[in-house]
Amino acid sequence: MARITSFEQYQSEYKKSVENPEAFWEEIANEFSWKKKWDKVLDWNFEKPEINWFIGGKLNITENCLDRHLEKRADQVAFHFEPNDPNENSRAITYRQLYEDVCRFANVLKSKGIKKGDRVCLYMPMIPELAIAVLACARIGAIHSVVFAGFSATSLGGRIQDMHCCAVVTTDGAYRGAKPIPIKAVVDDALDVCPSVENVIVYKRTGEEIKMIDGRDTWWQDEMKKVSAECPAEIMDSEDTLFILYTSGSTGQPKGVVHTCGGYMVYTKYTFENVFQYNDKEVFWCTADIGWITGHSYIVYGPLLAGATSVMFEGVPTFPDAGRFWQVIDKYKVNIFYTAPTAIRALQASGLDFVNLYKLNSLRILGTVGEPINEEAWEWYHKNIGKGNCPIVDTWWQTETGGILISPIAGITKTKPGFATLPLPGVQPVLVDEKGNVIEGNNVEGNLCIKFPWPSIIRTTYGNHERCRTTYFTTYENLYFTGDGCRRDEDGYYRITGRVDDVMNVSGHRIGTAEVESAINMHFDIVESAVVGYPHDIKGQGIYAYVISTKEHDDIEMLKKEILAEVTKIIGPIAKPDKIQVVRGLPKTRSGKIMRRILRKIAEGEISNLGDTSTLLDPSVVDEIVKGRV
Ligand code: 7RM
Repeated sequence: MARITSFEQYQSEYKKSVENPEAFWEEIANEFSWKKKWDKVLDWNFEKPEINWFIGGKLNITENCLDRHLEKRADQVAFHFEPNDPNENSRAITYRQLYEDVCRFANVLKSKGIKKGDRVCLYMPMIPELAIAVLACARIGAIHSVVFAGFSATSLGGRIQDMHCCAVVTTDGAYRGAKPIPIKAVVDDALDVCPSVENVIVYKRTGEEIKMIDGRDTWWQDEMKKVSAECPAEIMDSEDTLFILYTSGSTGQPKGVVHTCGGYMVYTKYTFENVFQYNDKEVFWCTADIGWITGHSYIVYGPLLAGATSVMFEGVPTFPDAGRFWQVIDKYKVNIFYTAPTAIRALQASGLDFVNLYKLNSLRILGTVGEPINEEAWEWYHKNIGKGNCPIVDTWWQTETGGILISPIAGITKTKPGFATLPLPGVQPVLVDEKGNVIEGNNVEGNLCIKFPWPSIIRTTYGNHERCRTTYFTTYENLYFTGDGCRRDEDGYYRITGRVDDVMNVSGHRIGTAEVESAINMHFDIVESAVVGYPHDIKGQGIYAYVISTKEHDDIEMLKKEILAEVTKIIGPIAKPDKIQVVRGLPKTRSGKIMRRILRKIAEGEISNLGDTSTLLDPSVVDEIVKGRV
């Protein structure tokens, strides 16, 4: 395979991928096992948009993740499962065991009447059974949609309804940090408004008391005993949907991003092997949750397609103490470690004593993902975790891109702190100005777009293709718009500067300002609110909410608590504002548009230069807001 081993080779592969993308990707696709090869590599139209890769190809991604490895790697560990509690036994799951469990659970799904094209929602903590459920859906052609187990019943219910899911797979409870978390109870609440769900399969994790509804709910462990460990793989078309994953945007409710079988398979394996330079027998650890795209592509699919051994971690970086990541790295002799800048900053703040207890000498490559990394955190990571000799790959990508688009190739691309560096082969980034003119040359800044499709580009937003078109393909003609701002420096290196739309990035989690506002507005006393992000030392961005109440409150603290509870109920704890300011009015233009630019500046503390406020309906509200800053 076109495994890149030098910078010259990167350059020649890149050139090939731009000059003849179809030949480039065809060669890579040829290394997978297909039931039938494609008739044509690519057809695309960014206007509609309609993008088809490996047209007419037939495959099942799980055969490439599992069956194909049985000959050589049956007894190799696929996942080392590290439980939340370091005193609980870890579990090593070999490729053979994973294959058998996936087949068994696929048969369980079938026994419930679930078939190709049906949507199955997975609401589970980070346990191997989540990966098994993902793969079991893919095995039978059911569309999986994992919802991060920190989302509220309201969010979960909204997604299940949007997709008309027929089944939910879940657990009784979850262990995450010091206290157990209810899971099944959240599902029960969510399902009050979801009549389409006929089956709930519950994996017993904590053993806590839960309600089981007769005729609807069954135990995973019981069902698995009734079925065989063999399940033929459903034959899928390259462009059949593999999964839906919800992600936040600048307006409305989160969108269900759709990825399809063929292109996603080819791209996740290619990027996993190249970016991380994974070698046989190495141990890879991505600390993301499978509820996010990073977990889909670089815990489940990419590593399994490559036949890798991975660590899967149930817990949090600070439990039982801030040394947990480093302890786990030593325990499994992790070679490649992939985490988020927010985790690095939090652990940096905990001090070196936790780091120095561990050797960390198995580490070879470090990675980051999810948000811009500040130079200080990059240097700390490089020096104290990588001991100065592990290349860092700062990988830029999105739920919509399916896999990494801009990133160093570990040990091959010269790195610069804070830079995602160069596009991977097959990726053609352009920077555009406000008017949509492409900005040529180096030492420039603009909005980041991609001008040519790569195999795992978003195909549609579930149930609403028009939304996909207007969100990503109409801002600039014939370009995919990422929503990110970006600099290209004198060496042609890319530095992602952050979102240019109303999407916040809080601890690496994507949250729309509009979503938080609508949750806050559910509070009975709140008439209007405006939410902006502001720089936060650990989280990257914090959430600042300006709210208008219908009445005077004697107890403002009480009101704030209620607002936090409302946001937790509607979205989940990750979307709780860090700061809430009760205001009398919001800065609005004469046409009624909230001037977020001003609110952002106030939240940032940049009150000396608020810019032009003369177009405001009532400029005096600005002075009031500045005075009442929290
Ligand atoms: C993988 C993931 C996507 C948004 C994206 C960016 C930001 C992600 C980086 C980054 C700077 C990075 N998917 N982002 N990676 N910003 N440097 N290396 O995070 O859909 O949840 O978020 O995250 O703003 O648009 S996501």
